[in-house]
Amino acid sequence: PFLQNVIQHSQFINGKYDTTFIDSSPELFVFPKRKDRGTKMLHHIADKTINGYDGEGGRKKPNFSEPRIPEVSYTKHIPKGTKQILDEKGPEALAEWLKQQKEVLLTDTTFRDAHQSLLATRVRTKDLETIAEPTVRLLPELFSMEMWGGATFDVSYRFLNEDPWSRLLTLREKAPNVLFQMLLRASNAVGYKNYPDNLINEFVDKSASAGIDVFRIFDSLNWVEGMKPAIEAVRRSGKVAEAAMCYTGDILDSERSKYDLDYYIKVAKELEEAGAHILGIKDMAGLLKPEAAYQLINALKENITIPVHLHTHDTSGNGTYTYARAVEAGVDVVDVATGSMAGLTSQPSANSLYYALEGNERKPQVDIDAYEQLGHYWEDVRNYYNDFESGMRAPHTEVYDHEMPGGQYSNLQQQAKAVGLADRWDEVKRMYRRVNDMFGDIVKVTPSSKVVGDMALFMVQNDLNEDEVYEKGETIDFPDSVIEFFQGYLGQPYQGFPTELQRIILKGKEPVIDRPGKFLEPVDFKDLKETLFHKLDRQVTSFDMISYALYPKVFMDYQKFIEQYGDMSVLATPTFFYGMRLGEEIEVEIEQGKTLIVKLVSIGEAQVDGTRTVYFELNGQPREVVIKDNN
Ligand code: 3PY
Ligand code: ZN
Repeated sequence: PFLQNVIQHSQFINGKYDTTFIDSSPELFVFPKRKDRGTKMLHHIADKTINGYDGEGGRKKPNFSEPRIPEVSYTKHIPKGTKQILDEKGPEALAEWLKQQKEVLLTDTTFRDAHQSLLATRVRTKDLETIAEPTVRLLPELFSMEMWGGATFDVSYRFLNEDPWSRLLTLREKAPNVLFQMLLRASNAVGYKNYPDNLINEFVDKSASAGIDVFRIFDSLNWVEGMKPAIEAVRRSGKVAEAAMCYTGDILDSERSKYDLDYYIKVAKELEEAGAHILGIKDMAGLLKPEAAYQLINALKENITIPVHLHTHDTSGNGTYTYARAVEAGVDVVDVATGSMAGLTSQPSANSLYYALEGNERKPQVDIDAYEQLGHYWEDVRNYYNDFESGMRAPHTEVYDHEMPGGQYSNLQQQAKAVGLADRWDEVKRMYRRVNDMFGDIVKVTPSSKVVGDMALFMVQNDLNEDEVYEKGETIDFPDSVIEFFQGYLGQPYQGFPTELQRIILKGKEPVIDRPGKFLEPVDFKDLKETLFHKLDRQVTSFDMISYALYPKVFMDYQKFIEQYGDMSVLATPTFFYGMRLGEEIEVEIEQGKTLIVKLVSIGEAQVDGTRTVYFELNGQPREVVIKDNN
């Protein structure tokens, strides 16, 4: 605590200290009274009760029904699965095994992309942990579970006040038989910009040792050069490198020839050459039409030897049909979600695909009743996250026009709302497509999709059309993400940048044409450890170091939260988001064998200083906490 006081002291921060600093600053010796865990927790509960999950009142806590958990026998051995094939035989043998399977295999994305795309990535570890073991006991035939990476990493810290590493470790313990898969944004790791190569290596290395088996690696511009360091890092770790090409455009549209069948075959061959064990097709927006899927998979099967894994989003409503045609063409694995977490911006439903392939010799070998039961759990749990639903109710075929990724739709909508463009959302979507064309028709997926979104918002907000951007560009301050994109900091788009627009946006700045990772200063982990040790006042783990290096502010905000409230991942989700109802009593297991009983007794009147006193009973003893009412 002394050290904390020193480094947080304004004189220290401003560099205005000398040898008398300590002697002349008695406040350095005033230590905050460490609150016990129970009291810290009451602060969080009281805050959510008064201010809601959004800090603005939110909704009062609804009455949720207890999620239905399928009945499984926990005493039996967990059946062996694909993880054992990888662990015993290695990634090449796993890929070979995959190709030999007659049936199409399934990756279940319920734990990652499904909720990233439907519920703004908000599903908490507690709800995943509860169903992880039943899932792998009931569905041991899955190829993999996608359960980490993409946006789950920063959202865990930022909005759920959870450590993503402990999610991985916890789930791994519950699910030892099915391969764990993550989404890795190549040189952008799980972030939104390029990081130094040694940080990417370290990230892959530690993710592998914490439990990831299959790394789906993609570059947001399909720039193979930018993917190589990540592919090599995964290969070194002994895990599976699934290098993915992102699907954009429409190979069936002869008018739009930039991304034609030959383009995809070329990228696929380069990825195989670069060391991929599996080729991923990442159809992040759901643009791959059924006939296109058939032609693409067919052509890939003729041109590469590694197995092919297809990922799509069901935004248009055609996802199951796309998979059915891909299955006919010999695709090895497809991504699906549990029925009640599928469809629309999420993946196609596992259940629907199962029935669609009835009578087909490649029908997936899974227990459909188990899938139905798991669906009940998710149907109930999904209610907890109602406030994060996008509002999309039916398939949107307009996705074929705007081409926005499933995971971006609701995010950009929120961004638009935040800058006062809620009622101009249709315009924003049209502008998104215009910006894509201005940028030379690029692959749009995190983070390049964010750049297109930022520019579209910027243009609508400032009432700018395309001509005006060219005419008045010299005087326009473009968003930072747009400038950095044109500087080449996200890598190189296929066929380069549109030069005229690049000149206007860069205003004399020199773009880079090499891989940004080559120039970025490597992370000095030794130095970082020292820094973090002082900041955290505790032992520093490799996980802490990686997270801090990726997201210094997000990571430190999370640490502050933990300091203030403790580990709130122990709370049930309704309490975590909404606090408690008057008179409600809950039990919270704060560690194994240690349970606290909390009752919300009453809430005091708002005071002139904007605070309220909230009265609880904690294990039968009265406790009160004072909370600022933000309403
Ligand atoms: C991510 O990068 O998070 C994605 O899901 C992209 O589709
Ligand atoms: Zn996706």
